Amino acid sequence: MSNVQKLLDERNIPDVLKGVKTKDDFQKKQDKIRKLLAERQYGEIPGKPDHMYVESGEPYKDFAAGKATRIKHTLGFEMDGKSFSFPMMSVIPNGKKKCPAFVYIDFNGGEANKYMPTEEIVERGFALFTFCYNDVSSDDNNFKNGIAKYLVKSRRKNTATSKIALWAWAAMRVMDYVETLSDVIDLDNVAVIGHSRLGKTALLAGGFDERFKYVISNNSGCCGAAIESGKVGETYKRISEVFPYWFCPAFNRDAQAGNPLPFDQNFLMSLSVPRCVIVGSAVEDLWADPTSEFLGVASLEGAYKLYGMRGLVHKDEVPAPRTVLDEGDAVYYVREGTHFLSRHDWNTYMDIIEKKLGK
Ligand code: GTR
Repeated sequence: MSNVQKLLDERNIPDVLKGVKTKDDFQKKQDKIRKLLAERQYGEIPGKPDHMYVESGEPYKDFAAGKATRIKHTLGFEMDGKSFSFPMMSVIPNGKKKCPAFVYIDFNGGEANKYMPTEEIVERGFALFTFCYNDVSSDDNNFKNGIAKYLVKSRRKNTATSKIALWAWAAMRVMDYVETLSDVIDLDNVAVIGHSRLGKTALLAGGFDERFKYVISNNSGCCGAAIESGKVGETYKRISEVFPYWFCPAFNRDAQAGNPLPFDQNFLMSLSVPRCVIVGSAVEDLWADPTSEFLGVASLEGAYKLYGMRGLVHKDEVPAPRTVLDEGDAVYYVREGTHFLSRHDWNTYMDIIEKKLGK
């Protein structure tokens, strides 16, 4: 048995593949897991709106000194007789066809910021579709602003929609827009990406929406890529106390009481198989716990095997800093330093995608 398998066995996590023998069984299991996580962890994810419209501003073709076209959009929705919207930005390389793209769930907004090196992204031939999570709904217990006002009737229900679910829903709506651009965007190669709390969000969006070919979690830690059982740093108990609005009331109740749960984070991660799950850690980010994030990706091995694919190709030990394990269909990458989404991280993710594209 490999060392990594031993480490996973020691964590003694609920088995995603229990009762699963074939791909078909697994797909049915994934549907059950989606239901389970909506009921017990992130809350219900609202459905597709009855009607979505896009209002696009004037294209600015000279972005990054002529490299790309930037457009500011409003995505508007009608649902159950109500209408609401949030802003979104696209930056698409000029003169290219079929670009791979990122749907980036952003902390800060603006054209570029400390986590979002827009110019570098388009320079490498990737398109960027991005929105600021606060424009969707605020990062707090207030469910009366942004889309929460329309999509969350009450937070009293055990399964009530959480903020993470709302931000993930918004990423899926951005993907609805991306899908209308099949001439310029390579729709088979769209990634969803987020950092930290938004890395958790990216995993949820990717897990519920198969249009995302790459599901990228940067330093997502607790309730993201990190296996909870045996985790160091942040735990379910602590996160549900400080950030209850990221989860549904049932999760907060169970986590606070220390009730045994029928899932660990391998459940969330497994929803994106057989697509490409990419997890990035930072060595000093002990709050997120790089080892537990690594085990989160390693846990997917059996699910990929059902498809004749290779999960993470690495069996011997927890990888050292500066390692990119990208030989398999799931990827783990760890760099030196602290909790951050850096230029180096973006470049590494783009290297990984280009390698998968045979570039
Ligand atoms: C921390 C939180 C983490 C992580 C982080 C972030 O305070 O404990 O789970 O998500 O915030 O989003 O930056």
